[in-house]
Amino acid sequence: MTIFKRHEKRTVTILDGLWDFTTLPDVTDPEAVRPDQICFTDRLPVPCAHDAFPAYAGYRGVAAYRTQLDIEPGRNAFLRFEGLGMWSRIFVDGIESKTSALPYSRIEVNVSSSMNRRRELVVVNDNRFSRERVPLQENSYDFHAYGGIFRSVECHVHAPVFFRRAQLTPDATTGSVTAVVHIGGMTDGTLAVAVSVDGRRGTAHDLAIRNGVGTLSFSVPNHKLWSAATPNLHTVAFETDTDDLVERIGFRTLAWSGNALRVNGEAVKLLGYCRHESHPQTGPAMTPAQHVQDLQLLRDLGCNFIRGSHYPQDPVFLDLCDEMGFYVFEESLGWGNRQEHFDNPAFCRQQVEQTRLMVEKSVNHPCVILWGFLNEGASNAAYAVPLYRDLSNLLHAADPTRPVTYASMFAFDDLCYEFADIISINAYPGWYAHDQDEVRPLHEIGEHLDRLLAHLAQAGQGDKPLLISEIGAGAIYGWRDPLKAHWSEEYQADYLRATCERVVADDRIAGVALWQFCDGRTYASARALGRPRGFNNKGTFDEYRRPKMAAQAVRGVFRR
Ligand code: ADA
Repeated sequence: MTIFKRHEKRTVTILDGLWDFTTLPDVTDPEAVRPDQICFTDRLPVPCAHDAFPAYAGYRGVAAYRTQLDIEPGRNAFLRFEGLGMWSRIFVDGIESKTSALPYSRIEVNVSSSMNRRRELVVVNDNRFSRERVPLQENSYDFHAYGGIFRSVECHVHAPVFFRRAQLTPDATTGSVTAVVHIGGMTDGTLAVAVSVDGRRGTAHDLAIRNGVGTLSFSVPNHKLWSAATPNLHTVAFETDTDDLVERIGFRTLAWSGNALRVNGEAVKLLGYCRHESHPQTGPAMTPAQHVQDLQLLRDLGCNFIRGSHYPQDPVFLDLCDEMGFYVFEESLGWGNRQEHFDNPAFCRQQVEQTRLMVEKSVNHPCVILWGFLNEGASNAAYAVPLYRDLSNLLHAADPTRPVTYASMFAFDDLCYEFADIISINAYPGWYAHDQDEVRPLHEIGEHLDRLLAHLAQAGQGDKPLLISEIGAGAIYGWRDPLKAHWSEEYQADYLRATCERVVADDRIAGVALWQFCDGRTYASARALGRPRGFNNKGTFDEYRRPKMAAQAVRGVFRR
């Protein structure tokens, strides 16, 4: 599903709806499952995380989904999954077409033509942790790992020659756009492509295709600039005789040097939150309505910035950020990865693959202003350096227009700063406090930031913008306490007020992504001993988006 129509000519069927469903609790080897042997016992709506439903709450094991496809006989098609949970095998007419080990990534599956109109799609999903099968996701990550088909599924029936995707680079000064167009069904040759802008029939191009890729340029008359404050978008349609592709773009410049990130030449202070795509009733399978509600709450607090922690974001969410005006930091999936991960070639390969797919998916969203990867990975260890370098190089090569960063928890001994254009630091001074015996050690926040700024200057990183990519304190919703102890709404409100005041007042800090927008389900293991209720409770809102006292505190500073 998308917020705007991406195809007029191509037949696209959105497969969201009620699918057949079953759990397969006796299956240990998901590779051995055959679609014709599955007995479907239930129906569930797709998109969904089945293990967020009361009937399957907390289920870990193999599950299966089934639906029918209706494809004109003899036509080729592909399926687009915008995000799957953990590990999946995708079968069309009983034949395995793809295995996906990339949670939250967009996955496309070719469907070869058939003489039958009715086709069967089965997805076998395994949400058990396995370093071999799904090295990108671990039990130790501080957010609940669900299974299922989290996001929309589409079936594209396409012409023999068709648009795969287009990467558009708008030039905010001139209003011209360069489009690198990826074509399916043609390796070399010339393709007649018409380009329309904002619904006005535009220019005809003879697009020279080499190795399935062609480049063309066109201009947008009276182009308007995009920023979070003025989210002006333009629509671009590419068309051949038999196929089309519509993209939305925003004209803006990004510059990063000294202490500031500049959008359209003006220094912007990034004020906002880290946010998981997460809701207690739907898990990570969030509806557009839920996304909009979250964005309204963030806007009301005076935020202009969201860090999409810690995985590639739902394209619907990014469409909404484009439209409603938010800056987004998007990152690939990682959390506190250490030597056992970096030494695992499959982990490194999949990091690269997911990061590459993230850029392909999101590159045309003006809201995305920062690419990231490997949240709190071992950026202080020599064994991690090659992957940090590779991911940074990949991002710079795939998209030279945006800065690259990674959220570091090793501010004082990081070895990878050279790979970041913007220094992003996660820190919890005054929460995971230095002096554990002190009551309400809020002064540690300012002291820590002072030390951090001094260290970065001395480490030769003072000429890069600094983003506080996480900082925060926990509070249990409704827990008010005259002593303002840890976990009280009062302590959290004081903590976030002090943090926001410092960030807003300090020109050396480019912005903050407070941890976190709302409470979110996390560990089901004994790790939850540090996570009352099995939730990460550092939300300014609870998991149902009810505001804690901190909401007023943050609004008071951000909207001042
Ligand atoms: C880390 C991590 C977050 C969350 C946070 C916390 O910084 O990146 O995902 O776990 O700590 O709450 O402690």
